[in-house]
Order: sequence, then C-alpha cells, then structure tokens
Amino acid sequence: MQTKHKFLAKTLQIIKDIDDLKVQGASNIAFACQDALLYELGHYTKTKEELLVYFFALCKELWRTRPTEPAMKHFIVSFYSELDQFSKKRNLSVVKNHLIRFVKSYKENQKKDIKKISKIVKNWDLHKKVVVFTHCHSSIVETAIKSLHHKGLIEFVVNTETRPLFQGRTTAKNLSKCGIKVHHIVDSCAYAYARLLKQREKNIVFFTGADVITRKGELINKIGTSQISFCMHHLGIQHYVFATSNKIDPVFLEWSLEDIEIRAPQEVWDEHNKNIFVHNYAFDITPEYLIKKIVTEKGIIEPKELVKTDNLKKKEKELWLEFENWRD
Ligand code: RUB
Repeated sequence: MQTKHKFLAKTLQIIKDIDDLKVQGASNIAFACQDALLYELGHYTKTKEELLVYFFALCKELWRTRPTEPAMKHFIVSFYSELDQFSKKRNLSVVKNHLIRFVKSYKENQKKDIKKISKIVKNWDLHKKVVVFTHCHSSIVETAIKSLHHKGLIEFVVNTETRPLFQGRTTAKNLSKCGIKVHHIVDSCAYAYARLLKQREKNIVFFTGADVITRKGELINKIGTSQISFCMHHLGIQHYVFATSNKIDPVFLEWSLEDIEIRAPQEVWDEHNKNIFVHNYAFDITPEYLIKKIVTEKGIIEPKELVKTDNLKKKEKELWLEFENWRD
C-alpha cells in the first residue's frame, strides 16, 4: 500500500483480493472496485473538504491493482469525474447519496450490457451445432455459450486448463453444471485437438473474452490466446471475442508485452536457480486481423469498426493519464 490514507478494512480486503488474484476476470475486477467505492461512500465520516483528496487516493490505489483492465479504469474515471463535478457547492450528504446512486446505476448498466450480449448471441443465426474452443475463464464467454446451449446449438466445448492458475477449470465446472459437455485439454494441445476435430468435420469456432481492446483493434487477453488464435486461423477456424465496449482502451495506441502485467514467477515454478529465469506474463496481444468479430452490447462488429468511435471525453482522458502516470 503506497498511500498515507487509511482506507476501511473491507476496502483493503477488496484491494488485497484483487492483488492476490482472488478476483479474476475483467468484469469481476470492475465490479469489485464498484463495491469498494460503494462501501467507502456509505461509511465516509471525514469532512467535505477531505472528500476529493480521499477518494482520489482511493481511486489511484484501485487503479494500481491491474495495469491491463480498461473496464475498471473506465469506471474509476467516470466515478471521479462525477464526484469532482457534483461535489461543487453541494453538501456532503447530498454528494454521498448522489454518488452511491451513480455507482449502483453504473454497475447495473454494466450488467445490462452483458445481458445485451447474451441476447445478441441468442439471435445469432448459426445454422448448425458448433464445437466451441475457449481459453481461460471469461464470464461473458460463459454467458454466451450458455445462450447458445439453450438454443441447442452447442455440440460440446473444448477448454484449455489455462496455466499457471487453471482458470479453465472454472469454465469447465460452470458449463458442466448446465449440462454442457466439456472436453478439457492442456494448453499446448489446442492446435492438435482442433486439427483432429476439423478432420472429423466438426463445425468449430474459437471464443474468448477480452481484457483490453486496443485502439488498433488488437485483443489483449489471457496469455496463450494469441497462440491459439494463430493456430485457429491456420486451420480456418474463426475467432470471436465477447466483451463489453468498456474494454476499449481509449488512450494508448501502442501496447507491447512490456506494458502488460507480469505476475509472480512462483505461480509458474518455485525454483531457485541463478541460471533459470521464470517469466510469468499474464496476458498477450492478438493482432486484429486474426479476429473475425467482436460481440459487444452494441452488436457484432469488426475490430477496426468498433474502435473507430472515441469512448472518452478530453477531460476524462486527461484524468485517465493522471491516474496512469501516478507513481509515488
Ligand atoms: C481472465 C481473462 C478473461 C478476461 C475477460 O484472466 O483473460 O478472458 O478478463 O473476462 P485472469 P470477463 O483470470 O487472469 O484475470 O469476460 O469476465 O470480463
């Protein structure tokens, strides 16, 4: 914790859970931030004068947890802009109540957007049953697969275990609870198994979620996504991304592996050897041309089309950069 402010114990626990990866997946991280701010607003006992400084520090602390999560960052920027604007010339309890309503409605809208994606998938004109390949655990992909399953359009799902933290097991368990058949494979089996299923003339699609959609229409998602996407492309299998549009990064044009979260080497291998360097990159970048379409609450759109519209005002962009560049 790099701040002089003392946040509430429940807030610190939420921050720790995000840091310790107990909260996983872009949407859940954004929801957890919303919960932290709701809790702080509900229990705020300091003065009106301290309000902006206190919440600015908390926003920075939340921002710091995950460098690769625009869904969370969009929320933080909207929250703080609203607080800054609304708090002028209003008394503390009016401001608190307004902001509580603001966060609740933001959260509801994010959930509604996920429901809209599921509706779009329900109306998707697939002519025959599909085998869905997926990687990691994305709550939005899970919702999409369940929608297709309800229409009887899923033959089975193939999912990777997703090393090093095995989020693929969450996908497998959650889908199997709904009666969906899941073929669970190790990450490095994706190409071989897709090829075999292709030879058996299965109708295969590749679905993933997104942590970031860059301004160039590239996808940043769980490490391994780009490798599988290349393999699928080689086999003529289409890659669809399922994401709310708040995953679009409004600021940076160039993303490289170095900008992306690197996690503790011990997650991969707790080996101490001065000649062995364990690299634990959390996410990778899939080029835009490998992605057939991105399914968002706005519809089923090509990556380059989706990122054409700017989703942030100038002032909010400045605030984004201020949070981004914060180090002390
Ligand atoms: C999760 C991951 C998910 C996206 C999208 O990685 O890469 O595909 O976050 O998730 P991790 P959602 O488990 O390391 O956070 O669709 O739920 O927003």
